[in-house]
Amino acid sequence: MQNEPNQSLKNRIAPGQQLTAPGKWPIIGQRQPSDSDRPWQISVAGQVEHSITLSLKEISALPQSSMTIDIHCVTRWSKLDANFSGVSLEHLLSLAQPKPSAKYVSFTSRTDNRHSSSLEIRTAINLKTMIATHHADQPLASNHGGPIRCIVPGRYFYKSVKWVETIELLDEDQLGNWEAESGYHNLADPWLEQRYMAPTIDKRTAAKLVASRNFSKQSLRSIDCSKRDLSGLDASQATLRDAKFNEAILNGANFEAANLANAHFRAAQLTNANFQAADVEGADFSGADLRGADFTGASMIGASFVQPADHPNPSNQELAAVLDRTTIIPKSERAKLLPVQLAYIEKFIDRT
Ligand SMILES: Nc1nc2c(c(=O)[nH]1)N[C@H]1C(S)=C(S)[C@@H](COP(=O)(O)O)O[C@H]1N2
Ligand SMILES: [Mo]
Repeated sequence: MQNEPNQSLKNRIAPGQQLTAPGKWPIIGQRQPSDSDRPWQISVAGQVEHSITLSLKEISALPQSSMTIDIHCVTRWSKLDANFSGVSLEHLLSLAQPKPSAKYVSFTSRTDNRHSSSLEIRTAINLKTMIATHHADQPLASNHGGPIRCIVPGRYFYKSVKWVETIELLDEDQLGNWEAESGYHNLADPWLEQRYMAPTIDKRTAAKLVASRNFSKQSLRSIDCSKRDLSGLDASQATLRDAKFNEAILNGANFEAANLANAHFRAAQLTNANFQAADVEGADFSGADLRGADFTGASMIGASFVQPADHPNPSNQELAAVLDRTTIIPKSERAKLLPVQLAYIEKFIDRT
């Protein structure tokens, strides 16, 4: 959505998202490109009539455009009114002339794993995808994808590849890294909450795992353990992105070094649970009992402990975690919490 002045703020925050503090822009995922002396350039290749390669200087000589968009990250933070400028994808493609067989566009970055993401070409153009070089009229910072990154308005931010160097047109889709390795939804529409692909663990397998109480080192994305008795669970080093633990009994559970990004712990019993060195980015602890829980070394951007009273879904209103001085949330991570969440937890925990 563009920044029409009379559009109410609430209508601009996609479901399940919360605002970052004004002026804050978290760094998510990879933090730097590959170490290389090669000059930066962008190539458009694949199913095109003319493959092209452009230097940064040549990019800056193309028609420039500017847009102000709202960023929605899958780990539940949104940043409104981010201004970017650069060259539209539509213009770059017009120079290379896509063949009729071209249906998808894949963006690959200059990183050690050649990180990528893809979109349908039609969608990418309709959304006004930009190859951006500037944010708020300043050259893009390197940790935000500078000197040149993709910006895809209207999709979760994982579609916006940082340090883009290859734009490839394809007749068949090629899943990007987050989509293939972490199960992020390939369509990524924040208004439809398309965060993750469908679960891969069926009910029978889930029931067996619950009975064993041993999830350690297993890959269990999106598993549904809602309302289960899992006290004493060993889930150390497990992959549990998007897992559902709503109203589960997890007292004393061990989640050490587990990946719990966007996991659901609403009203779960988590006394003395161990979250040391876990990834709980975007996890929802609203209404959970976290007395004695330990988040030392955890990564907590976007984690929630309370749902505000004006939450659009009435069943979520004023669901607040139980915390006290025995809940350990390290200072370094408190600084990364969203303003509403920080204000809530600071009432309970030891400030030192
Ligand atoms: N090359 C590359 N691009 C990437 C990522 C990444 O890890 N590597 N992470 C994505 C994700 S998940 C998000 S939310 C945004 C974060 O951009 P930012 O760090 O500028 O906020 O970049 C996206 N683009
Ligand atoms: Mo993200």
